[in-house]
Amino acid sequence: MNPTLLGILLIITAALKFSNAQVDERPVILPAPVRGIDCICDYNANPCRCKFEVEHLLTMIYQEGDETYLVKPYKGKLMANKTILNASQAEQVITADGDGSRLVIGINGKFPGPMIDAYENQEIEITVVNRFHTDSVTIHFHGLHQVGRPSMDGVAFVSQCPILPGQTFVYKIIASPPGTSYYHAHIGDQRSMGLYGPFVIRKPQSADQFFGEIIVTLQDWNHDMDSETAYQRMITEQFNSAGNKLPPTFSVDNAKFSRFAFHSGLVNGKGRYWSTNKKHNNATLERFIVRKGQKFRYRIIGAQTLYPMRVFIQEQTLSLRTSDCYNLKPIEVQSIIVHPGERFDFTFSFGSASRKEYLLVAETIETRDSHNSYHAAEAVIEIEDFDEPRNVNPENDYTKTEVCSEVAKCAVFNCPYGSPGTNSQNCLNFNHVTNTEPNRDPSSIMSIDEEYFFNFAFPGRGYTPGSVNGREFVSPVSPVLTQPGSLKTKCGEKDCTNDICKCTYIVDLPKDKVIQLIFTNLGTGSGWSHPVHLHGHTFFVMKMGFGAYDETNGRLINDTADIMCTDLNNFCTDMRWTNSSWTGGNIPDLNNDPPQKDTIVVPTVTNNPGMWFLHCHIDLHNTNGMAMVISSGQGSYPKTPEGFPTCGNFLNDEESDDETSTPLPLWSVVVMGSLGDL
Ligand SMILES: *[C@@H]1O[C@H](CO)[C@@H](O)[C@H](O)[C@H]1NC(C)=O
Ligand SMILES: *[C@@H]1O[C@H](CO)[C@@H](O)[C@H](O)[C@H]1NC(C)=O
Ligand SMILES: *[C@@H]1O[C@H](CO)[C@@H](O)[C@H](O)[C@H]1NC(C)=O
Ligand SMILES: *[C@@H]1O[C@H](CO)[C@@H](O)[C@H](O)[C@H]1NC(C)=O
Ligand SMILES: *[C@@H]1O[C@H](CO)[C@@H](O)[C@H](O)[C@H]1NC(C)=O
Ligand SMILES: [Cu+2]
Repeated sequence: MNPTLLGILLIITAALKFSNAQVDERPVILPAPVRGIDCICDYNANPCRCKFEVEHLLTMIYQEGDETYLVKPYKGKLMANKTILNASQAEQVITADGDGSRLVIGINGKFPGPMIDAYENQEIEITVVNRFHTDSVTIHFHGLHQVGRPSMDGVAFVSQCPILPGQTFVYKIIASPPGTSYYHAHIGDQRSMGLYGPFVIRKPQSADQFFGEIIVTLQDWNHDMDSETAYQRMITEQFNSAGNKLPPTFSVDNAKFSRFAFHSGLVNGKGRYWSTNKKHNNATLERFIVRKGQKFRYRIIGAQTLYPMRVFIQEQTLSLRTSDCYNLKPIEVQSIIVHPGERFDFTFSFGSASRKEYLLVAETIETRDSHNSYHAAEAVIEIEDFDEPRNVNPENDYTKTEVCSEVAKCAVFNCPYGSPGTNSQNCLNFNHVTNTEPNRDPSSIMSIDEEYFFNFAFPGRGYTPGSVNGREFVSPVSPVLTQPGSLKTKCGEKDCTNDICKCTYIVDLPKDKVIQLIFTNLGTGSGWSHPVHLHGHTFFVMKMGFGAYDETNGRLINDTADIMCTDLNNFCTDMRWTNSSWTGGNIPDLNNDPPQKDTIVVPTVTNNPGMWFLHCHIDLHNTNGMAMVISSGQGSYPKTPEGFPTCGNFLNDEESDDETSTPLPLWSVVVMGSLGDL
């Protein structure tokens, strides 16, 4: 897949007003959050205070009194001590895909983490306690821009030191913008083990009336690998139990997915393990109970490690409303492809129903013949007023997908390729939708101040790490935002055009300018899928460009002709518009009411001074170097809170004339915030 992506990112104005307007009742949320475990903010709490205790937990364990039992799936229920657990007992068990007792990361005993549910512009204090024995942690609030508070962004070594085992760190954040966001770990690949949770921000009053809401967090689950193993397998090889190499799988255009073996799909931490495409292990699924005619808002959160997933409700049509917190002009589609880091809201109600249970399915976009089991997350939607007994273990022969034909094609939103390779589907993308945010001003971004090309790929000779413009990201050892003087690895004058550089890539962008970023996946290092996420800002998607595809099978046959790589080796570390008259923003066919986003399979800036991470949202690629830092408005960064922790190397070398980085022993990493609140 070699799409060209153009994003313009602009000016975020945050109205930090907290009005006393009348509050709507919270809609019914299925499944209901639990106050104390989940972070449910009262409208009048300012700040709203919550505590997150992060720890390792095991799946499929049930404890009662002094006894501990191993749990097994049984026909959609759970069995322990040779008896079937009742609902309240089953609630205490973390199941994941029900395959053995496995290690996960939980918060407040929950996997995935608890929900944060707050009102727009509310201040929230989240006390994170690291209960791991060895690992460090940070929490990033994905979708929030931390306007004026870059040190609360949660990116290890960019905005803060990692929180070490036993330590506490208090995040003080403002809930903005309203919409569907989430939070997740931002060091290593801990998201793959469950360190994430939904974050919903409500407007006090919403014009959009609906009965309730259904939160769907998606995960691709590997039940064997912890996050370090996943990383090692990605950079080495994967073997099956017979000792054969497992080749990477691919989507219809032939874009490959790097080696992170998919075992099961999870919705809100639950799924079943399909060992073949006919056989699953009868594990428990998440269940949402609705009635005919009730309109629900479905908030879909892409918390996957690697695989894009196509979401649909069997045989239904969905009304797409938002992406990444921003309103789109609603369109009717049969399915939506969700890449890691993206969020989509759609609304839907069952007008009629022919059975009691329908499945909400999120199938990976790997072609079905590139692997030999069924790669999908499933959840049950039960129609309470359909007169039939409940089936806790509904079958899925996976032919009941969407309803399409050559005449009435199914609309698939957000294809990362130009052609679905089938006659019954029609691919739509961000070129086909427009923005309906009330305060938008598209005219303000139509002329640009600066333009940058960034190529996300794995170029190189023999050694092909993840990189942006041929620079493999070297993580700093101290946060660049708060200890800038300690940075010794910044990319310098060295020419990285024809050789891969290994350094900390930081691009300085001026304040209050309209910047055009062109994100590409081109050259010898292309061919793998990358969702790109920008911190601290949103961007407008001006245009998505694709290569040439064989319409009959969907394969990519040629790269985009719009961009020329000018470096010797076709690493595409240096690029320009093929048609030079496009330079400076003069590009044909731009969307004149462009949708706003923070994650795209692209984006940038500049009214939020700080150091902001820009990276592939596949943590495994990010850890491998596919990342960079946007320094926005250097010289006008906001002040860091008093006593903010510091960290860095200790070289124990008195000769070193390292005047800027005073080496700090580890115990000087201190607690931020008020201990009295803990
Ligand atoms: C487990 O099973 C044994 C034998 O049936 C029973 O005596 C015991 O009470 C059970 N334990 C629990 C916690 O239900
Ligand atoms: C579930 O079983 C436990 C233990 O036997 C019992 O105390 C509890 O009341 C039961 N709950 C329900 C909802 O049946
Ligand atoms: C799952 O349940 C079905 C129907 O009860 C049964 O035929 C099948 O063997 C079960 N699968 C496993 C792995 O237990
Ligand atoms: C691919 O694109 C290049 C440059 O635009 C063109 O010269 C070439 O003919 C194209 N190849 C195919 C197979 O379409
Ligand atoms: C270059 O782009 C301009 C503006 O879209 C267009 O008018 C012109 O025809 C293009 N030139 C070529 C050679 O395609
Ligand atoms: Cu990537």
